[in-house]
Amino acid sequence: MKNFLSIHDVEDLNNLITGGIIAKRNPFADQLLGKNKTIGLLFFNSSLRTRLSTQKAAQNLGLNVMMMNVGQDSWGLELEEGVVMNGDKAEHVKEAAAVIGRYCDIIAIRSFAELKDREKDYAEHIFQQFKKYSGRPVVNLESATRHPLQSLADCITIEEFRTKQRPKVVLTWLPHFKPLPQAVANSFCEWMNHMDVELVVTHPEGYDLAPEFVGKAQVIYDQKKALEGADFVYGKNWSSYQHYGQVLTQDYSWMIDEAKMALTDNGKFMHCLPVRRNMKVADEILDGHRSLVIDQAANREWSAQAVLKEILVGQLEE
Ligand code: AN0
Ligand code: CP
Repeated sequence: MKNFLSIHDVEDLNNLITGGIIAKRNPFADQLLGKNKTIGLLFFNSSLRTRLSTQKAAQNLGLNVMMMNVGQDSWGLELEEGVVMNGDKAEHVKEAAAVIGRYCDIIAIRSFAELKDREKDYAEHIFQQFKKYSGRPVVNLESATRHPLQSLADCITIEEFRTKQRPKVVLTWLPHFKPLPQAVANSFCEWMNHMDVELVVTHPEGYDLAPEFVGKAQVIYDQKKALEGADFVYGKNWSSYQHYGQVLTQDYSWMIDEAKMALTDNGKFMHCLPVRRNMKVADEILDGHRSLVIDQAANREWSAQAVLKEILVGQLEE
C-alpha cells in the first residue's frame, strides 16, 4: 500500500481486516518494522481516539511519532495557490508539506470538511497537496469526505460480532443541533458496500448522502421500518449534502433508545464516538449489553496498525 486515503487504496479488504485481527492477537510481532522511521501526525481538528490509537499503533510497529496541532502549535497554513499571502496565514502548504516530508517517512492528517463549499470540500484539496509536495505516503485520519481508519475498525468489529453469514446493517441518522460532516457516514457506506452485508440507510428527507457513497444500499426514510430485523445499528449525525452543510431538522424522535432497538433482531449498537448522550442515543443503550462503541474504539488501534504495517512493507519493497 502506498497511501491510505480511501478504500480505493486497499488491495485486498479481507487481508486488511485479518491483518487487524492478527495485530490484536500479537501487537508486537512487527516491532522492528518501523525502526528508525518516523510518522508525523498532523491535526487540523480535535481528536481523542484517532490521535491516541494511531500513535499507539505506530509505537507497536517501532515507529517514532511526531504530533502537531496545525495552526495552534505551528503557523497557520495557506492552502490556496497563487494568492498574495497578506492575511492571517504565515506559511504555505507547499513549503510546510515539503519540509515535513524531509522529517517524516509517513504523514497522517486530520482535516474536516468546512461545510461551506461542497465542491471544495469534496475535492480533498489538502490531501492532494500533501501527497504532491511531501513526496511521502499520506494517511487519512478523517478528511472532508471520508474516515477510512474508522471504517476499517467498524469492519473488524462487525467481523468479530456477527452471528450470521450476511448480517443486516442499518446506518441511521441521529439528531444534532450542530452541522457535522458526512465523512463517517460516507465512509461507512463505502466500506459496507464491499462487505457481505445487507446495507440499509435511514435518514429524514433532505439528508441523502452522495450516490457514489450510498452505492447499492437501500434507502428507507421510515426509521422504524428500516430497523426491523437489524443485526447492527450504526448511528451517526450528518448535515445535509444537497443543502450543503445545513441542519434541516433537529427531529429528536430520531434518537436511538431501547424501544427502537427492540425492533431489531437482538441488534448491536455502533457509533464512532464522540457521542452526545440522551440526544443522539439514550443512556440505556450506551450503558447496556447492546453497545459495541468501546470495542469499536479499541479496534481503532488495530485498524491503524494493519494500515501502517502495509505501508511500511510497501516501503521495504520499493
Ligand atoms: C466528527 C464528525 O462528525 O466527523 C468526528 C467524528 C469522528 N464529530 C464531531 O465533530 C462531533
Ligand atoms: N472516532 C474518532 O475518530 O474519534 P476522535 O475524533 O476522537 O479521533
